[in-house]
Amino acid sequence: GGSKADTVVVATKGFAESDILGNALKVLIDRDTKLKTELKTLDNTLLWNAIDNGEVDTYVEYTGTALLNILKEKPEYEPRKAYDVVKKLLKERNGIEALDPIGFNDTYRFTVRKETADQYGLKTTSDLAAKSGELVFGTSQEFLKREDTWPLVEKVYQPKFKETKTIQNPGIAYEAIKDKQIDVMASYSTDSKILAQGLVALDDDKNVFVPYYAVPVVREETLKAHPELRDVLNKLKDKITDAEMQKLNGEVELKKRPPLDVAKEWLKSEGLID
Ligand code: PBE
Repeated sequence: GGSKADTVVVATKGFAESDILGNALKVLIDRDTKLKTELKTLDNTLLWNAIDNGEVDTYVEYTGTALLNILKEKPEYEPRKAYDVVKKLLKERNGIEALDPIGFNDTYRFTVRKETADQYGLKTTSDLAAKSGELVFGTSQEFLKREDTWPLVEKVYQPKFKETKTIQNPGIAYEAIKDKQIDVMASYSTDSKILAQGLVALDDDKNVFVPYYAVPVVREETLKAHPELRDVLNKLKDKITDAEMQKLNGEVELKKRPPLDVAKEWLKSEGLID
């Protein structure tokens, strides 16, 4: 893959969870095959282009992202159906294979401080929309632009926030919500800081967010050249629940440990490496 035939390029999206999983794939390939590996970090859209044009061989993608952002299909809320559509179309259109789901779903949730939830009586995203005129929303440019996020939220819930601040880095958004510079943010449901900061994740009561199950994707070409990769990459099958992923993310996000160390420790605890 990439430029060299015996090197597998593994990529990550550059946030804790993606870095942990990318490192886990790399460690497994290093241990179980004779191939060389290289780890690259790219942002979401660049990463898709990179695997599509062969600069990257494998990474962990999410079913919802593949369905709506990459394949531009219509929303599908039943997790297995979403996965099946993604698997079929990625193969047909792009020669990319979706392997077995890792187990957890990392979707979007609006989060607020507990006191905000109490003060305004917020339990659901509909409750949030009703009070949005009094609240400041902080979110990334990506969330505002992606076709699977803000456009769906706007259409279905029609929030009108008092102000929307663009905050690129999720770490900074969690600081901003703590410091009351913003009242609402769009969290990833497996973010460790939701729990650590005691934030309330609001129910997506009108179902705008599709499921985002994590799935290793790999170029068919790469699998043809190195068929042994399939079983290696599938070792993560059904291994991580939502709660477990949130805990692993905490090792990186809260304890500031290197994703490689967290990945290795976890693989050991699962008996996947010694
Ligand atoms: N997600 C949550 C985003 C980031 C994490 C899975 C919805 C994505 O990578 O597509």
